[in-house]
Amino acid sequence: MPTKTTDFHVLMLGKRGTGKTTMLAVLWDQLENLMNTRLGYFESPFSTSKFFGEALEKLRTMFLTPGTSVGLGIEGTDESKELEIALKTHGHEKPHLRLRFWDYSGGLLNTTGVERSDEALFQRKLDLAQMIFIIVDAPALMEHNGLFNSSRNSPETIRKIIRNKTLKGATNVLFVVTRAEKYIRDNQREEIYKRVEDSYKKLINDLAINNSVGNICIVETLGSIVLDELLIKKTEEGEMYPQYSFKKISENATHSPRDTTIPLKLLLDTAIETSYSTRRKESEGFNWLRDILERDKELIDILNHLRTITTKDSSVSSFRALAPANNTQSQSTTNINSNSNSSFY
Ligand SMILES: Nc1nc2c(ncn2[C@@H]2O[C@H](COP(=O)(O)OP(=O)(O)OP(=O)(O)O)[C@@H](O)[C@H]2O)c(=O)[nH]1
Ligand SMILES: [Mg+2]
Repeated sequence: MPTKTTDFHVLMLGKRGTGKTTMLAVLWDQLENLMNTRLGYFESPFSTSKFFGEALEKLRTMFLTPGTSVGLGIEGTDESKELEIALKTHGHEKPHLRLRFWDYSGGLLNTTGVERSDEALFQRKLDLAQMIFIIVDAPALMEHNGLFNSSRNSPETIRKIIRNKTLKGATNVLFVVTRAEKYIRDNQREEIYKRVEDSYKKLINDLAINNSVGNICIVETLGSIVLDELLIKKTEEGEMYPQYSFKKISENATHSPRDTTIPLKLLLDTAIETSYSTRRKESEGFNWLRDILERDKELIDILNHLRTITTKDSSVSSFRALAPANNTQSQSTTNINSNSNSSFY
């Protein structure tokens, strides 16, 4: 029974158009289907539901264009947005847990760092973040031998702007590779891992200093829209930029996300475990009483249910753990394909 709500803060980082909002909207959509309604439910404030609902509508509209061409998709997020999802159980007014996402506008990330006017707010959100999602654009990583990786994914800038967190203490970082449908079909997951590990090498080394958690996953947030080509264009000043074109895999293709349960599992696992241990820490010395009264049972039942269900439909090849082996948190969150029915506690 929750007497208080614990917040779990997630910072979404990635350049413009890499797929941050798309991924969050798809995760939000999947949550409802994941839960056993007997155990509990997820609930969002109207502003969050409206934002995600509209984003999903636009993603689905992309598939309605005739032939194999695709529609425009969602517009960029010009101003960073706070989005919330609460985990509730029946008969309790207060949620157990509130997931709080800061969907950082990629437009505010420039070549040297964060827009000056946004620095203070960014710093506050970074300090709060208990998990950082770094969204990596797969075509920039893979096409033309990674020619646009530095401008589109900015691994150096990302490392720099989170460094005062990664160097201060353990940080939980999840690299989510998006727009990867083409490479998954071409069996190039290994090459993607290699390139992520290579281009974010310095950041990954920073994570090792404090025994942080680092994982990579490759998702298909649209599923049946693949990169057609990435052309090298030049501005009047002679500066190169990429021009992407995507196509549907068939005329009748529909929105069919795949492997998005991997980031969802990692997120929910970590958030629920954190909520559980925060509660137990606060009642230290009296946890035997908590156990007799089964105060944490609802949360543990939900965690075990979510672990089982998210494990079922995710492919193990779309996940790679980077964290040091002796990190207990990473051990419990990386076991994607083990069928864990039993309690972890
Ligand atoms: N094929 C494919 N397209 C994707 C994927 N993720 C995003 N897209 C498309 O890429 C476009 C940009 O995605 P957004 O989610 O708006 O990107 P963002 O990171 O939120 O961008 P900003 O808000 O500008 O920072 C959308 O039109 C999506 O349809 C993916 O995994 N696969
Ligand atoms: Mg966005």
